[in-house]
Amino acid sequence: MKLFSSPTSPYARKARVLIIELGLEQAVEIANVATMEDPDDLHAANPLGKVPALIVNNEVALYDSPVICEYLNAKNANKFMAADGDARWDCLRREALGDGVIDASFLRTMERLKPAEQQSLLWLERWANAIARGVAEIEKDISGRGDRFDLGDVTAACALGYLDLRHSDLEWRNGHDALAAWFETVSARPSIQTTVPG
Ligand SMILES: N[C@@H](CCC(=O)N[C@@H](CS)C(=O)NCC(=O)O)C(=O)O
Repeated sequence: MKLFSSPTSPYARKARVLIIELGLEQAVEIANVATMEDPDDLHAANPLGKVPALIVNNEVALYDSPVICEYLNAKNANKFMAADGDARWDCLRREALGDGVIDASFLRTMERLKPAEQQSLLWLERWANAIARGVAEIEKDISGRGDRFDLGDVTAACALGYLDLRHSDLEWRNGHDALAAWFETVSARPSIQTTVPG
């Protein structure tokens, strides 16, 4: 398999964490690409020109990150998400929550790259508020979770890591001591350590 990735993409990081957690490093080549340079091989794999995209044989490519993670999970005994039942829907909801925090964070990153006079203060505020509410909900979700580390948790860790990388001004740890402690614990996992964005 071949994963089109980038070292700073929180979406690609979800797949990279799962690959390490599942012991698939030898089975998946990681191909870092610069999406803004519009590489032909990325576009052939994913017409949307985004990472991650996973080539599972010489012809079939999968995207986006939820589909890739679902594929890796399904092919590896559902170790990171239950195949059915309430636990599956809860895990999918938590993945969507983490993805939503990443979406709002990524949009905030892009907006802030524009010249100041072109930036929308309305949207910057809406995205910051969505991130704040999302972080609070993630904290509720990790309460009483024991040592669970499933796809929802992987996504939450990637979202928080991206906030540290691009939005330290939002100081997500403020008022979220439990979540900060959880993030410190999961950050000791080799899969998280070796995929720190940068
Ligand atoms: N929903 C997608 C989002 C993927 C995404 O937006 N990736 C960004 C990198 S963080 C990208 O490749 N952007 C390049 C572009 O939009 O042209 C997923 O979960 O994989």
